[in-house]
Amino acid sequence: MAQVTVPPSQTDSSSNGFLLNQFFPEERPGWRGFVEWEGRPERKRVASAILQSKKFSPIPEFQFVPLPKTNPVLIGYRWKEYHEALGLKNIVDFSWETVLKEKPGMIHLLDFPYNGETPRSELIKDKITDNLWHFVRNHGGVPDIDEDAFKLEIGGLVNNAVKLTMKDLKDATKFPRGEREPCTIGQGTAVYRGVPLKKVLKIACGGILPEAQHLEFIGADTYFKKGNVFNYAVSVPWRKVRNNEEVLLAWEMNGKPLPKIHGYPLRVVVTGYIGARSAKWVYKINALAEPSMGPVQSQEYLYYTQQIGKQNVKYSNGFSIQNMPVSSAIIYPQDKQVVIHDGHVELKGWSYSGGGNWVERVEVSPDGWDLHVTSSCHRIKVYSVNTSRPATAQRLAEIKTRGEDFNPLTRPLPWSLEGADDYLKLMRKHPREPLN
Ligand SMILES: Nc1nc2c(c(=O)[nH]1)N[C@H]1C(S)=C(S)[C@@H](COP(=O)(O)O)O[C@H]1N2
Ligand SMILES: [Mo]
Repeated sequence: MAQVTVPPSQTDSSSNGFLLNQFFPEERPGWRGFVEWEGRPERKRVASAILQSKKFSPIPEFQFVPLPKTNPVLIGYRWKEYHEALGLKNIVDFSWETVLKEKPGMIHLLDFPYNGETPRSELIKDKITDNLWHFVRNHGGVPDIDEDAFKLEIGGLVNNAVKLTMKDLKDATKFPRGEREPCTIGQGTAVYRGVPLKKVLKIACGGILPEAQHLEFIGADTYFKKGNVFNYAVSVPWRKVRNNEEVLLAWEMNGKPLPKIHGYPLRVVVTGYIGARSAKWVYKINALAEPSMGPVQSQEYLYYTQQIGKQNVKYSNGFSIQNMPVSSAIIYPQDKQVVIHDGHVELKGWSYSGGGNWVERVEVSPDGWDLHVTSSCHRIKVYSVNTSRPATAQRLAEIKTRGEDFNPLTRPLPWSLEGADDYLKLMRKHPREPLN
């Protein structure tokens, strides 16, 4: 495979981080935690050779076993080791420091690459999720880039390739501002502000060439896939960008500078598409004739028909998910919750209509029938206690007068459930044995 020979001393990341840093240097002042991999085939080959010479922790079994009740829930040993093997441990450390600073209260589903979940209570508080609680999905570490040192390169099939500073992009006399009203990426809703990509392509690049059909977004984070190293890269079709403000280059989230973990200083926001297309820390945009060959675009986030199973799956028999499908979840009541109500239960949750369209209605089914469009929906089981039923109300009142609790359900009531007179009266009225 790779023709690079790596001297053993240079593969030891713990004692020779310095040497590895020379292989994969931080070349741009003010761009900490950034290694440029795309367009650097030689560098990629060295990295693959180093990874191949190492052993890494096995993938843990988590799909068919219950998740641990710890926080962080899962530890990303393997991805930390990949970074360490290339002398990039500083990225791992900075990412966790950023989590503790920007996302202290989250459910830390995976510590590295960081995946953070919003607690239920925050998810239903308001239409907008505060930046502190907005969910996070990372495929690599968090780069630490100074806004003043940052440049966005736009190239590929454009009339003029350009490099833009954040000052250029924020100059409202050059580029008209764009704002996306509450905009949902994954399970989080925020208002993003920036400039529509369409305007930047037109004004700064003089437009794209006729053969350009896709826009590729490259993020400054380092991404590993099957022994090879990349920067995060995805693409969206030009027709999506052309639709006025559906694709935004954003630097503001809910009226505040984009947090580092959400892509500071600049990210893409593709409304209506799955979150994966909204590249964070975007430093390069290429106009292409075909979709990005980056593994996130071509090998992940694929839909398959039901004929495709685990052992006949290929990348080319799936297709990239772009539009976000219809989805919803019930947040209240929770699964297996005991709900005492008067015949009406108010449900809380979130719903997403698909493709960025407004939600017209939400349908709830008590019996699981009549699913439509998608074949899955969120199901919960509840233990329903309806106080509009006289017998239920009576039993509840009795429990209360005796100073007992309805819960736990698993405990039998300590007193006799019925007097002998009542029992006989009812049993004689409805005998269980057939009369002779
Ligand atoms: N550079 C880069 N951009 C990225 C990712 C990433 O790992 N690296 N993750 C993507 C995915 S899968 C999602 S769902 C969204 C999540 O955005 P958030 O973390 O700001 O909520 O970012 C997308 N953009
Ligand atoms: Mo995602």
